[in-house]
Amino acid sequence: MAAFCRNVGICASHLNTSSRSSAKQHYKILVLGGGTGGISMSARMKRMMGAENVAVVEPSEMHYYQPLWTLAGAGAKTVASSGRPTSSVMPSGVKLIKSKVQEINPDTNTVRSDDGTQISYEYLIVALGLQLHFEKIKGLPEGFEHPKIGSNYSVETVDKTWTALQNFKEGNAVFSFPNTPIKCAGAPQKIMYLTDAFLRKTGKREKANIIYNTSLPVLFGVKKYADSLWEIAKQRDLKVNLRQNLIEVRADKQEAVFENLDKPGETTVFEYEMLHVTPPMGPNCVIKNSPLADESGWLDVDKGNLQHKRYPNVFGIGDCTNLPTSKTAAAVAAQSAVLNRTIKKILKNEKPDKKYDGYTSCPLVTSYNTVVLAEFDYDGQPLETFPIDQGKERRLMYYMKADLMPQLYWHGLLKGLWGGPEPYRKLMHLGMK
Ligand code: FAD
Ligand code: UQ1
Repeated sequence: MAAFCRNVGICASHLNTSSRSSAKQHYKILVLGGGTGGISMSARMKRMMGAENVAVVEPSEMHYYQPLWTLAGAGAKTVASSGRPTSSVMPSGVKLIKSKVQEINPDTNTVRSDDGTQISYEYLIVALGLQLHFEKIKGLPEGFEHPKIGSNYSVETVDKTWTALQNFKEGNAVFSFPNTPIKCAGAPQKIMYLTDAFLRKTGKREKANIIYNTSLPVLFGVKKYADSLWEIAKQRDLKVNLRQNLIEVRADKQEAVFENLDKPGETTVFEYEMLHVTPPMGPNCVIKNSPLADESGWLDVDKGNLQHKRYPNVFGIGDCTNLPTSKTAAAVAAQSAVLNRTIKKILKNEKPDKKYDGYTSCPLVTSYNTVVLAEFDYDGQPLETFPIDQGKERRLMYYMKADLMPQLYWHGLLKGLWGGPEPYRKLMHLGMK
């Protein structure tokens, strides 16, 4: 469990002074975080100004393609196939600084890492992702030491979902959605549809009550896709309870306690045979504790061009930002193209022109061979790539999600070559106009 707690939870701001080093480094472009946004931007920055001018600060040995965890939790892919060594996804020649950022000082253009190293920069790209907060649910994370509980949101707990699903005998399968912003807002219900499909395949569905308890007042934020999902839930006898927030797990008794957000203090205890937890999430504490944060702790960037609102040589991408769109890798792809153009303009002393429209996408896996492919913008308006109704469950979209997307991720997005489907959308819809 120690390893599981490493990347989640509490903000630790202490520094081990015995390991303090006086080493100093300087880079023209410094990228914080070597996840989806950090690696794709470092590849783009290498092309723009040469590998020797770019460095990435990232402590993790492994880089994970997180969207695969939805399928791994249901046994359709392995967790191992979702990861590659961080060193192997770094653009060649770009410096990997293998440590954790401890402090960002934008007034002095410096960053301090956990080994005490000061790194200075001319331009800073912040791609630190968000933080999981299992510890905000009473009884977690230690509850994961018991069986019948899992979470597709952490690499340490994905296999526990699959084990709980395989061992299901009879009773309630309960799925939660927390009362905070989260990444991939469709993932908490994708695993429910896969659970339903698995239990049907194995002849156990009649012995199961499938229950989705969400903090939200809706099943999905965009009406077009929510309508389809309500229909699917009805057809498959999946019980959806709105405004129910998981506050406690009694893993030894297989009980989950939910609070009614419309009637604070009113709680319901659900016994479970399987529990899938989507933890509360929040801003990265390094950003929250820095002058770069907005009042809620997220990186405060311009929603059109991704430049920081107060520090013009600082930029942000991905889950760590306060961009008012759904946090996904698909959004990161579209943002990477915009940010590339913003930085190019700024280096030429020109005003950034390209406007991010909030494009994001969520392949809602509804079985082992179907997906509803949600794509939408800042206004929650569908922005669909294909000239067919994407509100319907489609087999083609499943194969895109399971087989094509991972290739597009490793060989396109991470190489700085995939900036989202906008050009293809325009092309494919040409004939329709
Ligand atoms: P991340 O990729 O999380 O990277 C952040 C990086 O910062 C990490 O490598 C971390 O180690 C590093 N870091 C953190 N703190 C520090 C520090 N102090 N110092 C240095 N480095 C630090 N998206 C889709 O588009 N489609 C999907 O179908 C989809 N499904 C998903 C399903 C699941 C179960 C999950 C968990 C996510 C899913 N996503 C999906 C979301 C997608 O994976 C994220 O939105 C995306 O990876 C965000 O990229 P990022 O660069 O902002 O953050
Ligand atoms: C996408 O670009 C992307 O990033 C690589 C994803 O993350 C895994 C996605 O899930 C989706 C759906 C897109 C959008 C791409 C197309 C072709 C619609």
